[in-house]
Amino acid sequence: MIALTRSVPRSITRCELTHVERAPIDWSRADRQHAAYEQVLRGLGCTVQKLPTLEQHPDSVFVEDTALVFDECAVITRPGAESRRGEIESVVDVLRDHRPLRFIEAPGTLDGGDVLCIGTDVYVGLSTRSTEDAAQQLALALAPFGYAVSTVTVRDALHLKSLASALPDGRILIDSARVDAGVFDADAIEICGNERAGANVLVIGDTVVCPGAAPRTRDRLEREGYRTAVVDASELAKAEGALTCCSLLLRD
Ligand code: CIR
Repeated sequence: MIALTRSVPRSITRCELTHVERAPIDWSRADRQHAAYEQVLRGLGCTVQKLPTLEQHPDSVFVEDTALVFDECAVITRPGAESRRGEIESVVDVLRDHRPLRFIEAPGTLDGGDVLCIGTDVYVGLSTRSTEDAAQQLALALAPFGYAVSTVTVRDALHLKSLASALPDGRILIDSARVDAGVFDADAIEICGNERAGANVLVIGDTVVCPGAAPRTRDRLEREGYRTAVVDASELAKAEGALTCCSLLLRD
């Protein structure tokens, strides 16, 4: 497994924010947390490949939003925030060596954080970043490979994957206070209490990487039989980022 990542730019203090109040971000701490994240990925068998640092793009550490990688192709998104559109170029440069590429075209916009895949079911969050038009483009791009694309309205969160994540066995982890579990064709496990950050987990093989901010949800997953790991992403959370956002995973 290759994990594409990009270092935290110092400009992250000027990041986009939608549902989070601006709080001072300590770049050194964010950078250390990001390095620890990469180390966890290596420990789980990933080869971490770094994309170039983009100082002129404050949100560029959140590489997930720029592309969707499937076994059959990669779809380059058109991020909903205009300030983020210039992030895709260097992702195209790398992904073109690994997959046939498809592109989301204007007027559609799509952030990778809004795309939740459970097997061949692809759910697209309609959010402030991702549009119905883009969901239709994605459905057309993926239809030849047998993926079924449907949409889910996202309120109260930046992205669909702030609210629900796929687990290794086809179940989902979900914050059902903010999204209806019934829209997914999958069994659901609820996050614990008010651990809102807990709904975004990163799956590498059989391991579920959980944010340090959601210890009770992590315990619940352990009790359900999942192997877990933990990463402290508290500084990146101030930029409204979570765990899946910081990498693009591709099976090589
Ligand atoms: C943004 O607003 O675009 C960034 N501050 C946060 C992006 C987080 N990405 C993600 O959850 N996939």
